[in-house]
Amino acid sequence: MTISVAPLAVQLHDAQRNAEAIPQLPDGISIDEAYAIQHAVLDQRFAAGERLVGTKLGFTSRAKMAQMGVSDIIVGQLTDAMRVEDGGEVRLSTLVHPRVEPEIVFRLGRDVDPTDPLADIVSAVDAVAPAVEVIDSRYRDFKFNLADVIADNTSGGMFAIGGWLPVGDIGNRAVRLSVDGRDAQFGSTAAILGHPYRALRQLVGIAAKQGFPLRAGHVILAGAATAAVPFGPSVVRVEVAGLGSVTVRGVA
Ligand code: OOG
Ligand code: MG
Repeated sequence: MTISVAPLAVQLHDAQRNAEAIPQLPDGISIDEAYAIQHAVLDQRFAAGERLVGTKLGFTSRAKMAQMGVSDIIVGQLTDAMRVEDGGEVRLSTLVHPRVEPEIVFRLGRDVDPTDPLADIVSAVDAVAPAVEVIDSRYRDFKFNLADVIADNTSGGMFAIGGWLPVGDIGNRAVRLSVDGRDAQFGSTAAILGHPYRALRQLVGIAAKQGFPLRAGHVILAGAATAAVPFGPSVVRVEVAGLGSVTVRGVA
């Protein structure tokens, strides 16, 4: 099937800007076509002055795959406009039906060429931090298939990053998401493909195939270790044992 990338990308971009849900895309869109749509969605954000600041992995834990019914690893893009300060506010009216999930985030200290067969992304990481991701599908009822969610920048919404630390042993750290001080989700960084470094290594192959640059200073969300929960007016906090915490406040 040949699809028209541009009109679908305009639909998705408008849905994001207007915080209005749209139906799922037509059936039969391939994975490569879905990434082409995602690139065209992001091109509209770049044309409006936003800057690429990193990438995000999705469906790197069983909890997320089971919650959303999708079991392939996906990659989306992060822009400066999506970033919220630690402790900052997110205006809920700018989003369709936001959810929050706990993440850990890596920062690259140097460029990585994903097309280089010897590329070693783990050694390029210079810091790690806890993060909270606000995801927001542009599709009605938060329902999508693999191609839909890739085209929709993998439900990318907003994200906040806690204090950066040098990378230590991050293979099995307790992860906790709380809402207004009440526990909402518990997990471990080990839920991320057994070790978050595996997520980073998966990113390299997808970045090579789908044309994502991996540059010094970029941040990489490794994918949520637990299921996501609805984000209403509340204070959401993510704690990762040994890495500290990060909070965002949802406001009406
Ligand atoms: C897609 C985004 C998945 C993750 O961390 O697994 C994701 C979604 O769940 O809507 O960000
Ligand atoms: Mg995520």
